[in-house]
Amino acid sequence: NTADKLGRGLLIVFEGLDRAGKSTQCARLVNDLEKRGEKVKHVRFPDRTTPIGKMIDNYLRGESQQEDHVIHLLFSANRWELAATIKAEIAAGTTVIVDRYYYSGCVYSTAKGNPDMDLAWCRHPDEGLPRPDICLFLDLSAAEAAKRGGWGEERYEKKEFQDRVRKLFGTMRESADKDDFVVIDAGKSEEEVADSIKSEVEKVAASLAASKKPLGRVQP
Ligand code: ADP
Ligand code: FDM
Ligand code: MG
Repeated sequence: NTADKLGRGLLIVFEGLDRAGKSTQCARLVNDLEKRGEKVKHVRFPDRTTPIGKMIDNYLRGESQQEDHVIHLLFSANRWELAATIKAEIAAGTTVIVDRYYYSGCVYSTAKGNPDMDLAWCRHPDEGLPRPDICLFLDLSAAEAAKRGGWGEERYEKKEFQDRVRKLFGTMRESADKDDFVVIDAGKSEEEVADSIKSEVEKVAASLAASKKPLGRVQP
């Protein structure tokens, strides 16, 4: 298995717009790896269970207001809360599968259009976090997303905002973090998407095992 060949677990992140299938595919990959005898931990951001996570949850559900910088830093703090645990799990040979990470953090905050907060500003608080071995970007057109049902009730689930998020994910996939991303066509059936993901994960596991690359840090 991965831990024997690489000497550690993998850090695998799922990103994409709302309804792209992140949560569905995270669950499938966790299942699949467990069946193959890997140790796996499933994490999602925001982690709404911590005290900071509860503040974020209230904000997303529209039950509280937060200044743009403040909520941005709370989302980042919510990742830092778990960073040491993630590192320890990976060192112990567990593969950690993450539903959204700092890429969402940068993109959703920047999409607000606050003139003080561009992608570069938004990325700074996350510098130094464990760096994903791979970020699987589930790519779904706006039209396909619309077929998957109406938006929910949460703060960012509106067409105009989602259009800005889509553009900014595009920018991010071409900037500092571009080597992290693998784009997956998320418009196919659940099984087909799962198969593409499996093959990408096998590829990265094999190439890391060959290079014995240690877990990285998000670079400035
Ligand atoms: P996300 O976590 O990215 O918001 P979900 O995994 O919650 O997305 O999926 C959003 C909706 O789309 C759910 O109703 C889910 O059952 C459905 N769905 C997920 N993957 C597919 C797919 N490949 N084809 C069609 N519908 C899908
Ligand atoms: N979100 C998520 C952010 O704005 N910043 C972040 O750092 C993260 C991790 O929170 F609208 C947004 C993205 C999305 C919402 O939704 C979380 P889900 O359905 O729990 O993924
Ligand atoms: Mg989800």
